[in-house]
Amino acid sequence: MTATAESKTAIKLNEKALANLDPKRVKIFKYDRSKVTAGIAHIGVGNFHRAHQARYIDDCLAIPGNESWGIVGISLGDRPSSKAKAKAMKDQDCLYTLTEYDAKGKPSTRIIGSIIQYLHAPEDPEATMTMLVDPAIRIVSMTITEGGYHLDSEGNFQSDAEAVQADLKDPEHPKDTFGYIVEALARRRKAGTEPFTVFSCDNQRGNGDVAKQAVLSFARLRDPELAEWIEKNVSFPNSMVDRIAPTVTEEEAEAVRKLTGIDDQSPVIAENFLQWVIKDEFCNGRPPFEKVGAEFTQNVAPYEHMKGRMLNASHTAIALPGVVAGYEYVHEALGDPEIHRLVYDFMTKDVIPVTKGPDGISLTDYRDMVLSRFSNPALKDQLVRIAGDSANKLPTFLLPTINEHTEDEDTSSRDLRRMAFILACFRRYLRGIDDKGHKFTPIEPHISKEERAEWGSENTEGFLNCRILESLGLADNEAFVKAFNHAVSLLKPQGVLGALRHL
Ligand code: CS2
Repeated sequence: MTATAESKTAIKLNEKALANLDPKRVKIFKYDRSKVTAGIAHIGVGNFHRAHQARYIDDCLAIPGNESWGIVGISLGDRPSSKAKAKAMKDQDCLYTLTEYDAKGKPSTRIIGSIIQYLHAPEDPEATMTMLVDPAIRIVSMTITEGGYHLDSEGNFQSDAEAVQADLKDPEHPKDTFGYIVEALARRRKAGTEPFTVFSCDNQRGNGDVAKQAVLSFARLRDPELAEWIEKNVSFPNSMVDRIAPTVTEEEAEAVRKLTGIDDQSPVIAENFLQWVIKDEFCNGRPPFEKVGAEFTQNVAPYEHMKGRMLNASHTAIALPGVVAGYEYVHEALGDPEIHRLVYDFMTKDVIPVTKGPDGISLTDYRDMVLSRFSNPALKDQLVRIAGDSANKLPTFLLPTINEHTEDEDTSSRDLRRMAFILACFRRYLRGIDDKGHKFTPIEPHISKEERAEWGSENTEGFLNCRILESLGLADNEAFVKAFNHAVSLLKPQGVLGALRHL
């Protein structure tokens, strides 16, 4: 059967269709979904959430006695695409396929049933608030990306942000995450209802602390007494989340249709690796995450260090040179021996010697695992996705390592070549043209047009002093400037791959 014919006969996914699915082609959850009730409200139902937390919960629901931990998905987005996504989720009774590819590219698809309701807040603000106030909701989790927390680079709450100001003016009719959370907590307090845990699942350092800072800052601006009550009664666990969940293109969606015979409007794909390390700090109960593969620890920070500085920084170290070299996918770029060597040496010689990971975990083993995960050809993880938002990713993941090597008085003995090269590639990437002469658009929502033009120019001092790099003082570091100029002098005439040969 051709792909098109297969698409035409594919079964539209919804509750009723479950009985007609082919169990040989797709795994279907064993729990009785009609008995599942909502215990978690999740804000920001992107692919990552659906491939990670919702999958863990799907496994929890299969353990008898945990039926009250279903998820209500909440979208606060007011763009037409958010509305369309809400419709797609509702049409499918919130069911979707998750296709996991092992390292050899072998797929395995399952249906995830843990999201039992989906609320598009702009269309249904009252229902959203009622849900958050419901005593049955004991956790409000979120994946809203770093920008969603309204914190500046020093971690201060940006109280003048438009969304914050709007919610402060009309706190009973919020539109933004923290407006909703604080209003819901205020109503619960008034009603004598236990508060919920605020559980950030974003990929950033101290995600629970960040969420706490945002919630408390917003609450203080609204009502200091309420803020005090929240501080005393609400918990904000830190956690380290890990799973690669690439953007799903029409081509991949078609592949899933062919594989499963299911017509899913919103399929998710992921690698078969997943990890979640959580601080056990839940003020109003939690699902048995430890029974479904998550780990609890008192201190999440070493895991975050390891992941951020090794995995995420290496992703950037592949993506920036990879995009400029003209590659499209992560596995393709990493398949290039020059880029592979850059990333391998970066982790081995630059990161590992200055990184303290969790006790008992070998960072060299971790490196090898990261490289093997990145090599998965079935994921087709787009380099532009990974390079995207480098303005936020570099300071979080790469700059701490550069700082370790450049903060001493005398850095002349340090080998700064690879780190300087990655920054030189960032500058090249901002110009939006690759070594083959093809134009591309860097996805940098946090860099203005003017900044992009300025940072991408030939002015090295200006670049090294740009907003995201300036705190490191690299422009005044002779050894770094030398390494940077060396990288530029190779990049210009030879392009990424030629430059790497001589770096
Ligand atoms: C990626 C992450 O977007 C990125 O730059 O590095 O999304 C990465 O795939 C996840 O952090 C893996 O857990």
